[in-house]
Amino acid sequence: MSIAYTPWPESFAQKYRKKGYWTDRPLLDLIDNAPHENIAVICGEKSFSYRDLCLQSKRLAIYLQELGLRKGDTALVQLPNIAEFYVVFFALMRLGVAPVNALFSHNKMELTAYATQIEPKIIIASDEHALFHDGAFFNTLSALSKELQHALIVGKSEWAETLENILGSSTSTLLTATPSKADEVAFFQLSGGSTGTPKLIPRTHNDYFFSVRRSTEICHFTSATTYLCALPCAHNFPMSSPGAFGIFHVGGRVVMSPSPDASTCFKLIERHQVTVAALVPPALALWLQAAPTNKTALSSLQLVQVGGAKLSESLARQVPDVLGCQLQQILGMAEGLVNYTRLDDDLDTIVTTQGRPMCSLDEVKVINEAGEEVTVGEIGELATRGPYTIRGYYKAPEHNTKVFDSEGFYHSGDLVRRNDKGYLTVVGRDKDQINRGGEKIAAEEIENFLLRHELIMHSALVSMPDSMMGEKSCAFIVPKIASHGMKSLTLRKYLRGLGVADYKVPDRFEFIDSLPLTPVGKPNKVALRELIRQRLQLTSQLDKTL
Ligand code: J2J
Repeated sequence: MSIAYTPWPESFAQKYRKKGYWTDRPLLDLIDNAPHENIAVICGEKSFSYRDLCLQSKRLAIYLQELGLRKGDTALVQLPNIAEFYVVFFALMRLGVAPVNALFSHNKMELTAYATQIEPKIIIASDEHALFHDGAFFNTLSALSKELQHALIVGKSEWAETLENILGSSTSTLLTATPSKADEVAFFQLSGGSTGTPKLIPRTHNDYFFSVRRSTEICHFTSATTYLCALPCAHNFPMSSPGAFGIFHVGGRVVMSPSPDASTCFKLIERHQVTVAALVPPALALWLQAAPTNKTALSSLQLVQVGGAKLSESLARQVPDVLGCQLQQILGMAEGLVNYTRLDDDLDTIVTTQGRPMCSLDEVKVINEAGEEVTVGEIGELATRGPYTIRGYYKAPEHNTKVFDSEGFYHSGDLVRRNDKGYLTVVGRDKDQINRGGEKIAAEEIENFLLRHELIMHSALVSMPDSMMGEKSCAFIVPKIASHGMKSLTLRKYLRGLGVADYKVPDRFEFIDSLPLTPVGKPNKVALRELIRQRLQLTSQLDKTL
């Protein structure tokens, strides 16, 4: 059985194959074809060669095969930045089992939403996450999702089987399973989202493999490249742009970092002679602050890639001098399209644009509200289709009709300007999302949680400017009664109690009597953003005068 998804029309599939973009090879080739002796991943004091990754993923695949996992099944995976993330991923690839790789910061609500959508047979998680210290959450999930029968823990566990145990035991069973076909769903990426339920992005072997391969060419990755994986390893950026998968494709090495903070990363860079790192803008800002006193630690660094949220030109300009390496900007999306500034671009292009599409068959339209293409230099919404951009979210027919047009273009909700060379600059957003330094928050999801609170009548989540994060989130709350007694702290506790990921908990709450409305009666978020901007300005002016 294969997993249903919206396929590319046959004429497009033919075009992508003819051009050599789709090669009909499984993602498993990334490690199975790599030079086996080379070190693939360094994680703490452990290092994994490509042979280790192959053997361990095979051993795990045999165990999962014995459990009864079959092609077309799904798995819910949540692991921190550890090498085992890749062992697990490729074990699942060997069986044709498609995982959702939740972020480690995700909590009950997110995991439940994913499990409800994919009905996984197994959860593979870490003992480092509080949700998996005992079997309670697993039991709750398996009561909701009848397919869910198994749990596997990376680390120690008293209630579930552990990876360590499996890898430490021998077996005479042969692996008989094979990967899913290259034009079938390999795994699901996570959408930043703008709707109540987080949407899942089905990625096929063909499309993902192409985006990885092409990315390695653009970024000049070779077997001598040492890549620092400091962003959450399940995110599309460190996974595929070119990320760890790009490294595997060329036989280089990945160094896992538990966090993107400067002191942790600088030590790893120096110790392992890292050549490339990928960051979101707030992490880059901290690196720029810490670098002047750590210059020698960074001497191996050749390239810093920055994406996920808008990088200011002033920070961008500091990179060559302060970090002593080159900057590359990336505008990517888990739905597909990735734009890169090129390594031989002039400095102005690198610091003022977020790059151009990675291949000639990426079709990009910049359109106005009527759906017509605007001219060079004008602002419009970025819409795209191409060999690695999905044609539909997983099991979301209604939402798909809204964000994919009749020609199959994905409407990204990003407001951009395109220059005469095809480079894009992000200038804003036309989607109900907050981009908190690269972490995406779907406003509707949080508003719905808030509306469940017995004292809340209306809620609206909007972005507010923040010097470090670019944006933070502000929830406007209309209480049901005037003497509500609600405080920010109680609402924060309430959301955490529901099990919402921490980064989605609003940074600020504003209580108001009524929400300003648009002419069609929706909360006027433009007005609310302006309101919070003014209030913040006032507070900072007061702070200065005191
Ligand atoms: C402004 N906004 C940006 C940028 C993404 C590589 C890099 C990033 C992602 C990613 C990715 C931006 N400037 N440089 O998947 O492979 C915002 C846009 C975009 C959304 C996608 C990759 N780079 N963005 O961030 O799926 O709004 O992917 O539509 O998490 O992030 O978010 P996501």
